[in-house]
This record gives sequence, structure tokens and C-alpha cells, in this order.
Amino acid sequence: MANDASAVSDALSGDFAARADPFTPPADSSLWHKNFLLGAATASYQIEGAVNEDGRLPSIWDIFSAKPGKVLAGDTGAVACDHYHRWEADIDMLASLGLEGYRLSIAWPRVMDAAGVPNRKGLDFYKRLLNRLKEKGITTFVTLYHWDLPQHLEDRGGWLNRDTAYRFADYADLMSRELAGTVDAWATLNEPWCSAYLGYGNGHHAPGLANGRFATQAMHHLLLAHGLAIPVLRANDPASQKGIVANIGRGTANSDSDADQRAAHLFEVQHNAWILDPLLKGTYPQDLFELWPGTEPLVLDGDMQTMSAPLDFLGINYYFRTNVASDGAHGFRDVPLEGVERTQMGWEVYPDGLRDLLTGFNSTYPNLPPIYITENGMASDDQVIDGQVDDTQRIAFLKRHLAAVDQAIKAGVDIRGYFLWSLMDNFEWAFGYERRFGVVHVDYSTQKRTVKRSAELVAKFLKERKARV
Ligand code: IFM
Repeated sequence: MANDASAVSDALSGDFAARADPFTPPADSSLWHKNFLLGAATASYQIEGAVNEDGRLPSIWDIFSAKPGKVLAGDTGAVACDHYHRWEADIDMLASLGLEGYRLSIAWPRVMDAAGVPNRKGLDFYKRLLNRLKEKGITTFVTLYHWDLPQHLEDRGGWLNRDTAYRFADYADLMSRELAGTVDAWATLNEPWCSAYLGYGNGHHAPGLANGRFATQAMHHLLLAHGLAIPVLRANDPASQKGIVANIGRGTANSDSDADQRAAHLFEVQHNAWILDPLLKGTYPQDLFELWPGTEPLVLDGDMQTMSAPLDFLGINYYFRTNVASDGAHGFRDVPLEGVERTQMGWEVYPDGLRDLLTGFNSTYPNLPPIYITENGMASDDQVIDGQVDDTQRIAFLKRHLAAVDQAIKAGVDIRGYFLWSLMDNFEWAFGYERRFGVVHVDYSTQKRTVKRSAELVAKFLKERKARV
């Protein structure tokens, strides 16, 4: 059976439909509710390519990935999935799968020059894309910053320079004036933990700096940028929802000892409270500075109030848990568990972590906004065999994580939707193209898309759900 995007409907009505369905949620699952949004997500640098076209300026990832040894196999996002040229077919594919929501990000260096002057050609690309999504009836979630900072801002200190937060607010102003009416939900930042910690704390991501004090200061400016942008987005595009996307990590203790329990607590402070406390309580967790003594950021009067502006939604990205023990001093160390299921990334498959974190946040933060799971998924070494990709591990992964989401909803957490990471295989940052997170396979030598079995099953479920409503 040919298995490209155009053959999805044949696949659903042909021999595939007769196969046992390992995906369909139980009858009492919240996933059957038509208001629960099911979509897929991508990010600009990971899929667009066309890095030198139509006036796009270099981003920190162009510069970082060009440095030897920074990205596996020397891969870069120069071509990626060539989505900049193939966007129409990619949206047709998304729509043919019946996905109801699409989360994308805008490349800041594509739409504005160093003096803040708009780049019409770059803006027009996103206008065409969003207009087409609206024509198809797809709900649009737009992230303003998914890590591709313009290099000219990094040259002036990047997120270590407070001025970058104000430049971000200018960028949010431009985008929300230009795109108002085509965006259902704006997210200011994707995963500030990764930008601050991996970018400035350990140097695994662009711009590649490694200093604990840098990480906390970069985080402060990222969250300030978010807080400055929220009222701008509200003024320019009142009908849309405004929020932010955070990656969250589950830390479990290797033993019942007080020291290991404390280590697991500190792990979650570093991964979750570092971001969620300032956003939802207007304070930094003091335990963070026990873990990283002497790294308190410079905070000016009013900053904490700015960054805790009320949110319409909180985006949550979840992937795995980390088992930790005390490091014997004031921190934690990873203790990888033996005999557990892992993905191509080496990450443990642990759906309970998603449920437990969500229910925990619901009790910790009385003002927790409605939640969207803005990313969840896994990498596997998927191969196209006879035109098909049988990604069995992913199917079970998605099913189990969606069940965890349902459990959290039943425990009282207001969760409104779920986006698969990712719509298609793409540039997985420091791991290049080797790690495949897509529900659609991409052959990078031909750019052929092949719908994986996981995507077929999601599509089949969505078709059934639509037929019931
Ligand atoms: O690919 C990334 C994405 O850009 C941000 N969240 C995690 C994904 C998988 O690592």
C-alpha cells in the first residue's frame, strides 16, 4: 500500500481499518470530548530550512551548528524539512490526518532586521501559512520564540543583556499587529529552561556558554521578555489566548532516605519551580540558590510583577523522568534505572510522571491556568519498509501518555488539549537528524514524507470522534 500523505484516507478505509486497533481510547476517556483539542507541533528552525532566503538573518543556531563538534554529524538547519518551500503540501498533510490544531513557531530573524524594521517577505510567509490553516479550520498556536535568537542580538549579549527583553516586546508587538485574527493562541517562549540552562548554563545548545550565573540571569531576562510581551499581545490581539510553554521534568528519589528525597525535590525545583514560581507566584524558589549558591540574578524593582502577569493558558511539554540521589553535597546526581523502557534518546518512558506533575501543580499553584500539553512524543529509529513505517513503540507511548492526561483531567486538572511532538521528523538540535520524533517520516535526501502508522491511528481515532459528534 502506498503510504504517503495523499493515501491516508485510502489507508483508513482499506485493509488498515480491519487491523486490531491498539490506539482507540476507552469509552469514558476525556479524549472523546470534542472540545479536547488534538494537534501536532513543530518549530521554525527545526523544519523550515531556507536560512538565507528572502532577507532572513542568521540565528544563534546557524552559527552554533556550523561550529565543529556542536551537533551530531555536523548537521545544521540549513535545509531541514524544506518546509519554507513545501508548506502548502505539509498543511494539506496535516489536514488530511484530521489534526485539529497546529502549533508552529516564528523565526524572529526572518521577520525583523537589526534596526527593528519589518521584513515583508518573511512576514508574508507566516501570513500565507496562517491564512491557509484558518481556511482549513485548524486551530493555530503560535510560539514567538523557539530558540532561534537573531545572532545580532547575541552579539550584544543575547539573553544576558536586559535589552533583549525589550527587543522581544517590540518583536511581539510587530507580530501581533501583523497576524491578529489568524492566531488562536500566542505562546511567548518555548521552554525557557532549555534556552537558559542548555544555552547559557552548560553550553549544550546555542549560544554555547557554560556558567551557572549566566543561566539564572538569562532565565530572568527570558521571563521578563515574556512578561513585557503579554500586555502587548493583549492590546493588539484581544481575541486570542496568551500563554507560555514550559518543559517539565519528573524527578524521583533513588531511595527513601531524607537525602535522596531532598535530591528529588531539588531536581524538580531546578526543572519546574525555577520557571513556574516566578510565573505563578511572582518569586524565585529559594531552594534554587541552595542548589546553585551565589547565582541569584540581578532583579530590578517591578520585574517579578511584570513576569507574573496573568496567563490564559500554560503550555506543558513532557518527555521523561530522571531518577536521582543526593550527590553528598547540596545537589543531586542521576542514577539511571536498569531494565526500564527507553526511547532512541535514551529517555525513560514514564507516563505516570506527566499525571503526577500535573496533579501536583494543581495543588501547588491555586492560580494554575488551563493547561495544553503543547509537546509530548518520542524518538525512534524509524525505517520505511515497503512504503510503510510501523512505529509500534510510539503508538504505545502516545496511548499511555494520553491515558495519563485523562487521569489528570479526572483528578481535576483543567487540560484542554494535546499536541504531538512532532508533526514530522526534523532537526533535533544537538542530535541533528538522527533522532526521529515525527509521526510523519521525512527522507532527507528526497524530502518525501511518509505517514507513520502512529499518525494513521491518530487520524482514524479523530475520524471516529468526528463521526460521533
Ligand atoms: O525537539 C524538541 C523541541 O524543539 C523542544 N522540546 C523537546 C523536543 C524534543 O527534544
